[in-house]
Amino acid sequence: MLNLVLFGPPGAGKGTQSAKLVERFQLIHLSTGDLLRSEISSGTSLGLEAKQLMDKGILVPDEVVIGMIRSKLTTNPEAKGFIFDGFPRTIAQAEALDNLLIELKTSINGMLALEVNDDELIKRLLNRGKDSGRSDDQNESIITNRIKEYNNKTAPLANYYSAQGKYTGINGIGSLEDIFNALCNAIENIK
Ligand code: B4P
Repeated sequence: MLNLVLFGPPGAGKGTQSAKLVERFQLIHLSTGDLLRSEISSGTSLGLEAKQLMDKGILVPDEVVIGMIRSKLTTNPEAKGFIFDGFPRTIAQAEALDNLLIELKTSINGMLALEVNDDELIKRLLNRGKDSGRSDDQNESIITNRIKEYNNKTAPLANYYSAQGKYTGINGIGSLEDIFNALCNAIENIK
C-alpha cells in the first residue's frame, strides 16, 4: 500500500492537490475537513458540535476525528493506499493513525509538507471565502486563529515524521501544475 500524509497550514493547497494526486496514484482521499463538513450539512449531532468549533477556527476533539478515520479505513479493505488530507493535526492523532495502520498491517510511507507563508495563506482563504461561503474563511480573525492552532498543535508533527525519516518539504507557492509535479516527483522517490 501507498499511504501518504499531505501536510501544511490552512490554505496551503492540501485539498486542491489531493484531488489531483488521488487520480494519478489511484488512492483513496480521506479529508477530515470534508468529512466534518458532510456531518454539518447532514445536521448530525457530531456535525453541530464540530461546527461550533470550526466556525471559531478551533480544532475539533481528537476522538471525533480519530473515530471518523477508523471507520473509513476499515470500510476500504481493498484500497491501494490512502491520502490523508488535514489529518493528523495533533500528536495524539498521529499516534492513533500509526496504531490503526499497524492493525491493518501497513504504515505511513511519507509526509509531504506544503510550505506557504502566512500572508499568502490569508489572501487565499479570504479569496475562497468570497466564492465558497465557507464560514471559517469569512474573516481574517478566524483565519489567523486557524493559523495559530496550526502553529501550536499541528506544526510539531513535522518533527514527529522527520524523526521517522518520512518528512519531505515542498514549496507550496507557484502554479498548481508545478506544485503537483513536485509532489509527484517526491512520491516516486518514496514508493
Ligand atoms: P480543512 O478542511 O482541512 O481546511 P483547510 O486546511 O483550510 O483546507 P485546505 O488546506 O485543504 O485548503 P486548500 O489549501 O486546498 O479544515 C477545516 C477545519 O476543520 C479546521 O480548521 C478544523 O476546525 C477542522 N478539522 C479538520 N480536520 C481536523 C482534524 N484532523 N483535527 C481537528 N480538527 C479538524 O485551498 C485553499 C485555497 O487556496 C483554495 O481556494 C485554493 O483554490 C487556493 N489554492 C490552492 N493552491 C493554490 C496555489 N498554488 N496558488 C494559489 N491559490 C491556491
